[in-house]
Amino acid sequence: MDVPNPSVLQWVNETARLTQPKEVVWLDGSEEEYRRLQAEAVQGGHLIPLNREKHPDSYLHRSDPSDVARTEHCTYICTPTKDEAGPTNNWIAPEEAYATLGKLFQGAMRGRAMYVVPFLMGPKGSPFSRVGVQLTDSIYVAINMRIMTRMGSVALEELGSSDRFVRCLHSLGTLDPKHRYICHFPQDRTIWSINSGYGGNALLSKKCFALRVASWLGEQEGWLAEHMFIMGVEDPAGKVTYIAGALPSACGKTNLAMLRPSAKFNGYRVWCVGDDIAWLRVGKDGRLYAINPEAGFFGVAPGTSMKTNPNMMETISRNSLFTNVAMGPDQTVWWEGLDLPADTSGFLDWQGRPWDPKDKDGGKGAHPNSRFTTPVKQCPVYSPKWDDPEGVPISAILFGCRRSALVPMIYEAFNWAHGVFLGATLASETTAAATGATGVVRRDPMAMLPFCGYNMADYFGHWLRMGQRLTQPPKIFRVNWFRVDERGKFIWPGFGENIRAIRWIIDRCTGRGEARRTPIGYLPTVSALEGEELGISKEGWRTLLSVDREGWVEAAKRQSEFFDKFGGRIPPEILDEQKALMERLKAWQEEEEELAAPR
Ligand code: OXD
Ligand code: MN
Repeated sequence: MDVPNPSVLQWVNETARLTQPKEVVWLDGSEEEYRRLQAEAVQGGHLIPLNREKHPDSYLHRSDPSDVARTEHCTYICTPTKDEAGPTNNWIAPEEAYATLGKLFQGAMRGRAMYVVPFLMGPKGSPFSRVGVQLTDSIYVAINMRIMTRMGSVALEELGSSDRFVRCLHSLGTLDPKHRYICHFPQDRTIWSINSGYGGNALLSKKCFALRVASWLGEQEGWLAEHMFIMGVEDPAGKVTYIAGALPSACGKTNLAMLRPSAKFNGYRVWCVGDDIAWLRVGKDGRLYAINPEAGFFGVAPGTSMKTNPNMMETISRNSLFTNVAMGPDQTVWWEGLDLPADTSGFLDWQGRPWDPKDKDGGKGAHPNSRFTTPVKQCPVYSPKWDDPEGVPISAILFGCRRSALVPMIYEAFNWAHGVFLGATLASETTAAATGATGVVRRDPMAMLPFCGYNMADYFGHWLRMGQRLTQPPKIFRVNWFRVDERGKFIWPGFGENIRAIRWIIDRCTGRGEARRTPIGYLPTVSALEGEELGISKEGWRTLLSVDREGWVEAAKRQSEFFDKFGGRIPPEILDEQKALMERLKAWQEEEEELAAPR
């Protein structure tokens, strides 16, 4: 880095005057620098080196126990008016937020280094890509950013002399949860985060920039920033179909993104482009194109295993950073969902306390939201298109959820507007990825509830307008792998068997695939999933693939309550879709009664 970009330099100097770090360290992203940071982090007690043979070049980090998940109640969208943020976001007026946080940032970095972390979101030279610069006093965050983004000189080269970069300021401060703030100023392309070191609050490239600020930029500029994986599915003839899918946090999005098809379908191959975030644009040919702006995976560890995600197990087998997992006496990592060794003595839990995995009352070894950070390129099914500046053409979009009741395992929207309605009415049971109660159904439109940087009513309108520009819009589907039987056990086997659902989706995109029209959308037949061989009972299939009319009438009422919150701002097309759903449900009842009536 010769002459730094003048706007970056000025901002770095201003911030250093405010936060008073002991030194300012500009990062170039080189391998050598990465090794140096790791060594420093080990020396400072931030990272613990793991077993060299079993986990080469890998480290464990233990966070403060009060700082282990995203804190949505401390997350604010600071638009000039409250209406621009909408009823689903916390809001503080920008001047008030700058004043409050400005005080907290005063001298916040004293005694620590401030790292200047330039990063590029998206492939080099791509019309999709954007530059950010994060200033942080956390060496753990700096190391994570090296894995999660294209970090260093590459970003400053892309930026040139422009001042169009997102200013991401982060300090661990005192880690005081009472004064924790994650504030977004979309109009200023600025993010300020203080008093947390947790990934989703502190790796500002991810949820803060690539979703909250980027969703706002996308609305201004005519594109979409979404909480979606991107996968390419290659059929036995070699044709690759790209699918993007939104699922709420910790609902199996990462597993799906790099699915290894079950044995019967091993002629199919899945290529992973991304597991969490997609930026989507309308291409010259009227199709929707997507990139993954990130360069790493920040995945949930518990439940990741050779059975659920063998590709991820291979990805994290080296050069990875683990946060809040348990550790065996030989410096190997462990979490719930992995097999235990015969001898379990000497384990430490995620807080570093002696822990006996066999003690059923001894609590969890790994925190339920413990994580790994690992480079996309280490994934054995990493898509060569990941770095393509043009992105990949999307044929289907999934809106998935975790629902133990009501929502069928899979169904297809009638058209784009109905698909946007399916996205807008997504609701899911909460997980450990955010603090708060887990297992409670909450509305989570497009899986973006915690991540949309502006009024969600306007966001639905933006989705509808995007559809008008697409001459070949992707088909839209709802998926839910989480239906349970009367004993509370999952009915659908999921994981590698999800390829059956994916095949049906691809069939539907090419005008094939058997389906039944119902009031909520097109549902597959059991034979379209080649489901007969799965050993699921008739009752099980009924649960997975039928429509509970009464339940849906109730659900539609709850959708109205949600839309009512927006005080008349919801686009009429969405409300029309809801009316049409009610009418179809009513008509269907008549049809059923007709069928049931003796002739
Ligand atoms: C994530 C999340 O970390 O959604 O991806 O919480
Ligand atoms: Mn996510």
